[in-house]
Amino acid sequence: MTGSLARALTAHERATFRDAGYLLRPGFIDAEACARYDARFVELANGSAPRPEGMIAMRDVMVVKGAVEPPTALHGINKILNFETDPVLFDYAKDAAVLDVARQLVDASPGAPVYVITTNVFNKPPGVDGRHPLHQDLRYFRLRPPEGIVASWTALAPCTRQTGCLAVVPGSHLGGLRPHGDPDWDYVNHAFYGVDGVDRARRVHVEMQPGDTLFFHPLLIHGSGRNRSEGFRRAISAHFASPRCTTDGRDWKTGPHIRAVGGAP
Ligand SMILES: O=C(O)CCC(=O)C(=O)O
Repeated sequence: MTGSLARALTAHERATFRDAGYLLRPGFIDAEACARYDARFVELANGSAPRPEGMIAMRDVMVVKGAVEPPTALHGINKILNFETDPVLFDYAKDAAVLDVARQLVDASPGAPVYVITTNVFNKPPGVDGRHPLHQDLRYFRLRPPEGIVASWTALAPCTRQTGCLAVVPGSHLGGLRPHGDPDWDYVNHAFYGVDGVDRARRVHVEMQPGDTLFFHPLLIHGSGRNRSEGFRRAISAHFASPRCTTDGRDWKTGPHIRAVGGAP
């Protein structure tokens, strides 16, 4: 269950997404569901529950390199990815309200399935650098067109300037895919590439409370800062693709981490 009933996006919401490349829906996922996802993440990350096949828990680079001694296992994990085999976390990607918005934003027909192509819980522990450079998610996808793909990202803990909320560059999705490289930082997490030369003055910091959900275009330039608080910053996220997306001739819909969701039974 979610705190939001499925409904058609308003003309204003559609225009916001078209022009800015993102749409914020406050209070979109209810507190009970957020608490369930959060608790499940904690038991998977700290090892008190076995991780389902295919799920990866990524350790923070400062922990891997011995620059920081994490006080608990949870302090050492920056994300888990591939939760499509986890029945608790995958409820997020099947959530009717999330799917309803995702389907409208990728222009999939009502009742058609959409495809979950990536799933992550992003954990930003205190005590590590943990920044996510400004990037475009399309850098990581072979599917096209970009308009057939959308991300949903739901806060599970307060995401503020202090804890390292997302920062986005409004309208940057209209400029195409930019070259990405390795940031010039001492500690960069695995495969966290960044776009050079972004005008940082154009960033907008999107502060969010648990349940608030940001939908964004895969070309939107976005990233996140360091967690300067004592607590964790955490979010659950999925990317959805329209059935009309294609990739260099292969049948992407049967990929090991891909799941069709939300089609009429
Ligand atoms: O959670 C974060 O800090 C970054 C998330 C992100 O970059 C993404 O969802 O693509």
